[in-house]
Amino acid sequence: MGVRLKIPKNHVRAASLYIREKLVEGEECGVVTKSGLIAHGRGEAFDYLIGEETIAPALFATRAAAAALLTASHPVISVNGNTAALVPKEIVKLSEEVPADLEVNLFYRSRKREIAVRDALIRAGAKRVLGVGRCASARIPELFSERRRVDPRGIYSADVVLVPLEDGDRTMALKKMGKLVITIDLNPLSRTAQTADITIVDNIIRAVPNITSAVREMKGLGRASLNEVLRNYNNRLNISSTLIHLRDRLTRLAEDV
Ligand code: PTJ
Repeated sequence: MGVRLKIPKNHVRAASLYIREKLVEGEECGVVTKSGLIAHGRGEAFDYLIGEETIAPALFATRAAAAALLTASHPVISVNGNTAALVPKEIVKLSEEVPADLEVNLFYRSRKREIAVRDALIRAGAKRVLGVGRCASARIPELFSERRRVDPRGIYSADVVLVPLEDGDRTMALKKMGKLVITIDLNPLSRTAQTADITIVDNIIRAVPNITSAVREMKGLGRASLNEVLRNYNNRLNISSTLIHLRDRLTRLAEDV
């Protein structure tokens, strides 16, 4: 997918416009659902509030996420339309670095979209993509959206699942199945952010390469050190630090007049 809109390089919002354009093109070719465009707008608003940069609590959560992925016996990365449009190459790179399985999982599932998302991942270098067509034959109990359909070789049997830009119901259902859930969500107050075991409040554009770097850096650590990173991580406290960061930033901005 190449971006068609000519965005002047010196435009103050060039990076943000470029990301939007990727999503619009993703929608046009069937990867992104229309609601995905709305979801992105919500994310952008929160990104403005945090300052469009990776903040310290996000980096702390990133290290915990890397430790969880590296200590997992079966880690799986769940890929929806927005993820496939925004960070196809980066998510494939992360899956190779861990290594973790990649599985298509869509809220608005249709045969056409699951194939479009799978193909976007394959074009980005993925060798194997789970969760497409009849392969999504298992069901997450107590979940009634299309997200319940999962691959028995993937999310269904995973112990650690990364679910970027997710909805709250599946996060809860996956936790009830005993899985450790990692999410990337710019809204620290969303149900997913509040329910996950590890919440990275950051833009997926920055978060995925950061997790890959952390995985690469922490690979050399022994299991005991990785477990220690996980033991020292408390998601509630980390979300609290995120909200405090937001509050302090807004206070500084409000006073700076
Ligand atoms: O591709 P599908 O069919 O699986 O549908 C995907 C969407 C995203 C439409 C679906 O999962 C959905 O409706 O999600 P929600 O409930 O709108 O939640 C998406 C969350 O992601 C919101 O809390 C947004 O703030 C957040 N978000 C949006 N864009 C980004 C983001 N978080 C990180 N990086 C972003 N770029």
